[in-house]
Order: sequence, then C-alpha cells, then structure tokens
Amino acid sequence: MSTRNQTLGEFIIENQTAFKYSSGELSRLINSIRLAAKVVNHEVNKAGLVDILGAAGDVNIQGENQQKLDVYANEKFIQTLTKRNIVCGIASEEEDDFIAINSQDENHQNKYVVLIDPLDGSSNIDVNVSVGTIFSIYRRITPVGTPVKMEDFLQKGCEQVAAGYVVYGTSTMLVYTTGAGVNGFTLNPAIGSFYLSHPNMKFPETGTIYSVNEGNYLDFPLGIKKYIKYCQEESEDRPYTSRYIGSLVSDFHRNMIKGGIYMYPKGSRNPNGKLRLLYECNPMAFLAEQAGGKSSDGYTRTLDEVPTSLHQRVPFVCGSKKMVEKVEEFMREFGE
Ligand code: AHM
Ligand code: MG
Repeated sequence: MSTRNQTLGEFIIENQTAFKYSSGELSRLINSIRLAAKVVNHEVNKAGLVDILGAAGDVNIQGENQQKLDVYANEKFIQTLTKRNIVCGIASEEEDDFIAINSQDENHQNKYVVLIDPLDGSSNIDVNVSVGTIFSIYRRITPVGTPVKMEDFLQKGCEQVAAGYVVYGTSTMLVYTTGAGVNGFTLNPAIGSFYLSHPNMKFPETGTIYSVNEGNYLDFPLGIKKYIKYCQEESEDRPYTSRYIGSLVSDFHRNMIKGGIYMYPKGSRNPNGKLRLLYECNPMAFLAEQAGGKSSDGYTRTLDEVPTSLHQRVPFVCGSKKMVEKVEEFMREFGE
C-alpha cells in the first residue's frame, strides 16, 4: 500500500509485483527515466542564466558547445536508456526515424520500446514558463532478440504499458501510470529524490477551465467554435474560465488537479491539429483515462486510433470526462 513520504525508488520497487508482466525490466526503465529527468531538470533550471553562461550555439567557459535544451534533453534521455541496456528501441519527437538498440545482438532480451517527447513546449523556456518531458512505453510485438521494426512503434495507444510526464515547473514533478492509476512525485531538489506527493490522481468529473489557443479560433471546426461560445456564455451553472499556458504538460497537469479540458483542434494552419499522436496525445490520453478523464479527437477515442506514421498529428480533446463528452456532443451536432 502506498504511503506518503515514500520516494519514487521505493514506490517502483513496492509496486513492481503488482504489474502484470513483472520482471523488473519496466521498473528499471522507469528508474532510468527518473534519472534522466533529474539531469534535464538541472539544466532546465539553469536556463535563466543564459546571458551569463552563454546561449545555445556559444562555446562555454570549459570550451564546450552550449546546446539548445531540447537537443540536450533528447540526448540525455536517449543516452540513459541506451547505455543501461533496458529497451530495444526508442522513437523521439526530435529524431526523424526510430533508433534500434542492440539490433545486431541475438541474445538481447529487451522487450520494451519507448516513445518520447524530450522537451515539450520548449519555446516557453526563454520566458521562464514550465516545460515538460512526455514518455510512452509499449511491449514490442516483433520477437525478442530480433531488430525492432516500425510496427513495434505504431501500436494503438490502448496497448501502452506505461506512460507519464515530467513537468519542470515551480516544483519539478514526475507523474506516471502503469495502468493501475496515476501517481505524482515531487522532486526535493535539496536531496535529489522524488517523493510521492500526489497519490492516485483523479480528474474531477467536470471542471470550469477550458484550455485552447483562441488565436486560432477562426480556423476551428464549427463544433469547437460552438463549444467555446458555450463556455463563454454567462450562466450561473457554468462559471467557465480560460487558462492556456501553451505547454501541454502544464496545461494538462493543472486541469487534472483542478478540473478542465485541453483542446488542440484542427485548423487551416494545422489540418490535423498540431500535437503528435505517438509522443504527446497517446501518453496523455492513457494518463487521462487512468485518472478517470477522457480523450478523443472530438469523435473517436484517442487510444483507439491506428497510427500510420511516427510523427503523425491528430486533433486532441482531453480532460474531465463530462467536458470532453460535451465537446463530442457539439462535434456530432455541428461537425466541421
Ligand atoms: P512542441 O512539441 O513543438 O513543443 O509543440 C507542442 C506544444 C504543446 O506543449 C502546446 O500545448 C502547444 O504546442 C502549443 O501550441 P500553440 O503555440 O500553437 O498554441
Ligand atoms: Mg512536443
């Protein structure tokens, strides 16, 4: 039974046997993500010192090249997962193609592939606004010991075995699920450990926050426009408010705690929406459902979408169950 003051490391060990495929491999994998997250957190926290330490592209005092933080985060996560030899493949929002690991070694037994958005919302870094890392984990479907193939990555979201995010915010948190609820851990920077601070996180069934980039309003499908107007209409039972950070992880995190809905619909600039099914929408949809929320493209459950390519984008509506259902009602009635 999980208790407060528990570290993430203790929690992972304690809950390992509850996981249906338990072999320790998934625990080691989540442990590696925890480790890389701490390293990236350290670097993200220094971002404000850029004028002092040098901007991306500069050479720093030790003669090292300064990297853009999203490139840095990408390298750190890939290095950590590769060196510890616990996954057979990685796909990253920052890479054109997937990376096969140990593909020449017939004895490798690794079963998991990881899909990752190493630093989501990175345009927010320069202005000291929270950013995040999003990860998604599947069991490979091709035989163990053979090189991973595209089909190992193009699985439906409902096949995920784990997913989560790190939010580098006022506090740094790691929130994840292995399909048995959602738990949130806060980093104590003085000690360098994540502590269970938000056990069994749940989306309120409904909420008052809607999060959408209203700058794209004129481009939105009619159903979404009508829903936004519905939120804006004055009504005693609907005291809605708009909150949009522009960092998916942070917008989702707030909405899960307070109750709300996040939308990135299609528009003429983004004909399929902006967000990526595999790196952003599926992991968030898995977390949302595990927390009692809901996620769809306005019509179809996100986790049932059949992926066709690694970097595919889809419209995304995710959050408190009743609010997502309301959007779907509007989409059915008014459509595009
Ligand atoms: P990114 O992967 O290039 O960082 O883009 C994803 C981000 C999300 O975090 C955020 O919700 C969205 O883009 C904001 O987009 P916009 O600025 O179009 O509203
Ligand atoms: Mg992203």
